[in-house]
Amino acid sequence: MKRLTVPFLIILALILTACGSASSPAATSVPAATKAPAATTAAGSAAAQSTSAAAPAASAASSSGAAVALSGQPIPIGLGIATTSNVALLGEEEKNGGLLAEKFFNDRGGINGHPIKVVLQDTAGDEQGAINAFQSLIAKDKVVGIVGPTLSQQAFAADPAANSAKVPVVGPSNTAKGIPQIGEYVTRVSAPVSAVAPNAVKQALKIDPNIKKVAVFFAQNDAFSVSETDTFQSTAKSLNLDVTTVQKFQTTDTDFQTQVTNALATKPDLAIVSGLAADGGNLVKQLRELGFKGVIIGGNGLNTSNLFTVCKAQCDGILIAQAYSPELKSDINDAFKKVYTNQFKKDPPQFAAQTFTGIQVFVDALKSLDSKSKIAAMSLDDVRVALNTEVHAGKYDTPLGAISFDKDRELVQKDFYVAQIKMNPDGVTGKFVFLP
Ligand code: 1QQ
Repeated sequence: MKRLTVPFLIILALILTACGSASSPAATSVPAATKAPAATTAAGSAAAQSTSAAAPAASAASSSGAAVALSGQPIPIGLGIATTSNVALLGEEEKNGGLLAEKFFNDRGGINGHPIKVVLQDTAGDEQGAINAFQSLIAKDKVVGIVGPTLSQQAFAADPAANSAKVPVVGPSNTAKGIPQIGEYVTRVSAPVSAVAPNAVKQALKIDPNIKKVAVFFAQNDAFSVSETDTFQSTAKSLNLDVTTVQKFQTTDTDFQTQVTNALATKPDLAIVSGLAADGGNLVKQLRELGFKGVIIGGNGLNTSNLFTVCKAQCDGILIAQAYSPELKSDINDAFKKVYTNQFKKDPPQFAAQTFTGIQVFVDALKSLDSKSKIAAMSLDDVRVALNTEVHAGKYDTPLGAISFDKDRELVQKDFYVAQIKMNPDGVTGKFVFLP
């Protein structure tokens, strides 16, 4: 083997020092025992396995002396969302809401005086990215629970691993049918499409009571879009509308000429798009460019001002149902809105509010748990299990309003809204206007 020269060793030492200080406090200060290879391997393999097969591996991780992870250090709460790829158009607002929650709740005393740390892992836009991010949060960052991932499509792939490892997951924006059914460690603060999407169709009819014919578009490779179009189509039928065509596309598509031309041939009064921000935005743009003059409803995947850079002036008028309103009057929403607007110079959008709420659910549930049994004295695995029970049993006063979970871990939320995009004359900036 080649001998290592002194300058090389100095550089190596500098790199190692830099790496050490760059990682999160929670990770660097965890005592060596909790970093034992057994723990990492056990939880790591749990993430790669199916639900039932992974259970023994997960419990192996539980005996890894993790108790000290929670004493003397901020309590790590995972945030596994998309901060890269096209899905970051949606995930960026989740990052803003989630990271802001750390300071917000620490300023208010954390967990009975014990600070929290929000540990961010990028899932990027696909299933494997979400699995990897969850695996890191569980095995490396040793979080007590995870807020994430961004897409339902990712949740169906990554949540089973967390479920097997007995790590509670709160979905910030997973709205497809079947999310809480993934397992007993999975719930969400994002109301299902069945509760939210119908509001947009009713609003469209308020705006134009003459709407009769509806063209529906959906991304067939995305679980949320498939679920949402189902709700949109049954809502339309229940309101005696005529679904004249159902056009399919992929979230990776950029050219929608064929689908738009096919749809326009049926002379629709209303177009409903279930996709994600990049594809959905381009589809809306091409609908307008090819001459569609009717009302357009966008689903939850278009629910971000990051859409404005995609459909530009043609985003104007899109109706989108909302599970959050910045106008809701409550102490917690006023406080959240104030810190959000101070930092980002605009009202908080739905995805930021939902992600903030996801962190809040963990904070409130940890407080409740700690007041019954001091979490600093519990093993990490015991905290995760007990926290899951607290999460599902709690009632929360959040920026979304009062929320709780039913016996099937589905979100119970009362109020939903509809907003309409108003673009400014510059064709690149605009805002979501909440409709009465
Ligand atoms: C889901 C969604 C996404 C569009 C939110 C980002 O609702 O995947 O369930």
